[in-house]
Amino acid sequence: MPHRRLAALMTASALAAGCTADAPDPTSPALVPLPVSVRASEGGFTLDAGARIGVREAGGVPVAEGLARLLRRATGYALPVVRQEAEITLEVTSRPPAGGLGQEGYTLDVTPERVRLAAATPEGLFRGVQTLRQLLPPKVESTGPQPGPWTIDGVRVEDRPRFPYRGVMLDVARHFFTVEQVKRYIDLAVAYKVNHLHLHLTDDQGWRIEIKSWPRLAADGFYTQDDYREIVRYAAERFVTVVPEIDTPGHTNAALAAYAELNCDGRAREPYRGREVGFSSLCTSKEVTYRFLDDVVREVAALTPGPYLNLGGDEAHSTDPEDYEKFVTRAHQIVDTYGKRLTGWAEMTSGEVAQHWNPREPDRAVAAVARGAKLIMSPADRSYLDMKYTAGTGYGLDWAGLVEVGDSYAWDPATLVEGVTEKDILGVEAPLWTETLETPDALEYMAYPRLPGIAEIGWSPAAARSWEDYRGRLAAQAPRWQAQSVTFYRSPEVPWH
Ligand code: IFG
Repeated sequence: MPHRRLAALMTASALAAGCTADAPDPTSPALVPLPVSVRASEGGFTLDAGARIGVREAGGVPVAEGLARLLRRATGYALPVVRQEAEITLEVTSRPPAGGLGQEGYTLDVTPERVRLAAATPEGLFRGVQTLRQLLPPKVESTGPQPGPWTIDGVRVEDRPRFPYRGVMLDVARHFFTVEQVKRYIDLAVAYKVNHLHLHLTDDQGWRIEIKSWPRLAADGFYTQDDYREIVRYAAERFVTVVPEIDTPGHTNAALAAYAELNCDGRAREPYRGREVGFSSLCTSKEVTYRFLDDVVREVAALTPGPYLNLGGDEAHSTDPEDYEKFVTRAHQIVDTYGKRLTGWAEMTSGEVAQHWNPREPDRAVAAVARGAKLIMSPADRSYLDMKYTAGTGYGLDWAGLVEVGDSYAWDPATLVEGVTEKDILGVEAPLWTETLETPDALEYMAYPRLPGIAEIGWSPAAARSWEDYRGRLAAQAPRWQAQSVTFYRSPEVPWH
């Protein structure tokens, strides 16, 4: 169904659902993702040079310091952080309503006297800070001092996410991206309340993380274990959980080229820099394969504070199906040994979380649900950011179709696949595969403006979402991206200002 018709249906259903109280009205602020409730109130707040940022609870201090750094950079004001109420106050509280909005919920009150952000956790405060950023003029994103005034219209926001998992995936295997470039990708994504970074660390073309017990794996472009620790630290500071992926048993040519013994015929494979998939497989019948896997999982698990370890499992076209099942069973046991929860693409027939990606294989998502797994929804024809926007897009692939901004927005995870409903879904993720992408500009061009739409689908109430409303709010993001020198695609479907 063309997304415009679907969008019209969604609008109609939203209105029919009577969600007029919180339905965004054109005068309301252009927030992405759309909060649960936004009510304009009388009288705005002006941030002036003497303002302070107040936080009583120790847990809120790092978030307050982060907000202060951002506002100091754009305003040139001192904006000291003080351990008491102030013009801008951040509060960690168990008192309702903020205290009852869960791990990431928050309330935000803007009156002429003050701005008050409250949440049950520091993470909720951090999510609320992203909303506060979007209530301030776009120049707040500038990297150098800008003239005022710094006014915020009066508003009361109450908000919490629909799904707990809202991820971005970056393929650093087909083309490698440095720690700094990954940090930038995180920075841009957290503005839209993304809270997971899935790093696709290994594939046919490259192994990108140092494994001390198998030192020849990582070569020409990789993260040392300290580099990976730094990415994890930086992400955690922004309440983003890193999900490392070691793709197995397919997508393993880099390992098979580094170690001859990992091949069934004992011959090392040639390095591969092409774009084919499905031609490689670990030798599932050899014990050395499971020693290899145990060593790799042990080292990566020790570097990863998050609960998930992803072992891929996709496109294992060169692995015998029976051998594949035995491999997955042993792989799951190994991941359990090191205290992590196995996740993988929908082909991975074990593990607590499976990722739906191939629109031609919805049955795998249904099968995962049937065995009790939760789903991360990443349909390639909606959420794969490496899909071309149009036939004219210079970057990207088109095997799942052309995905314009509207196509990427006008779907819902709970109705996409027959047999998969809201309760089966952990969240959504926007993968960015890099066969054709070699620079940060290319990454940003493909991710913006589609990534914010996937983030909204993961955060905002389904009934309140409509393409007609969203496209206006999305257009208002452009000055913020320009202030950060973000390269983005000016889709003709979006009413850019
Ligand atoms: N499918 C492959 C990816 C990548 C992608 C490009 C998955 C799970 C096509 N597997 O998506 O490695 O090549 O769009």
